[in-house]
Amino acid sequence: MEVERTFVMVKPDGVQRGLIGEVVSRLERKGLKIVAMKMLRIPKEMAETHYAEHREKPFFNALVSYITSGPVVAMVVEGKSAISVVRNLVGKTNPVEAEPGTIRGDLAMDIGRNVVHASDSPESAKREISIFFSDDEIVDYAKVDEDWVYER
Ligand code: IDP
Repeated sequence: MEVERTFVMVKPDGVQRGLIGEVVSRLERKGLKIVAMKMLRIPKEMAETHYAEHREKPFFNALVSYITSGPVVAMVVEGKSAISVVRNLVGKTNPVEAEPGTIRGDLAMDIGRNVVHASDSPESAKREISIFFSDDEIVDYAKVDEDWVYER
């Protein structure tokens, strides 16, 4: 199990619905470590870069408009196998199919309003972190519970 960093974002619907704390709390309770966090409004160009892989999809314009419609909370989250661990906590893209117990399964109804984003691979984590954070915004620190979260 390798220590990984992943990019997580509470989308505008999550912020408006008062779900920032709920999402952060689920990540913390799992044992993940938040190593960077900020609120921002995503400029249109940055949204298009972040979602570049979907540029040709029919929902692309709606997606960019959704993600730029209000403030988001962006995070870098660290832990062993953090990319898969967070994707599992987040659940399937479409909340209709997302399992109960996952963020989307418990808190969302519509694929176009699915509360949270999380990187789906090491390559996308690296790319997405670098879009939202500079190296000096990511904090390297030890958490006191690490010996209780992980078997050494
Ligand atoms: P992910 O967020 O689970 O990684 P992706 O396939 O990368 O899912 O899609 C990015 C985002 O685009 C989704 O979270 C969702 O908000 C939106 N999206 C994906 N597919 C559709 C669709 O068919 N209709 C509307 N929005 C979609």
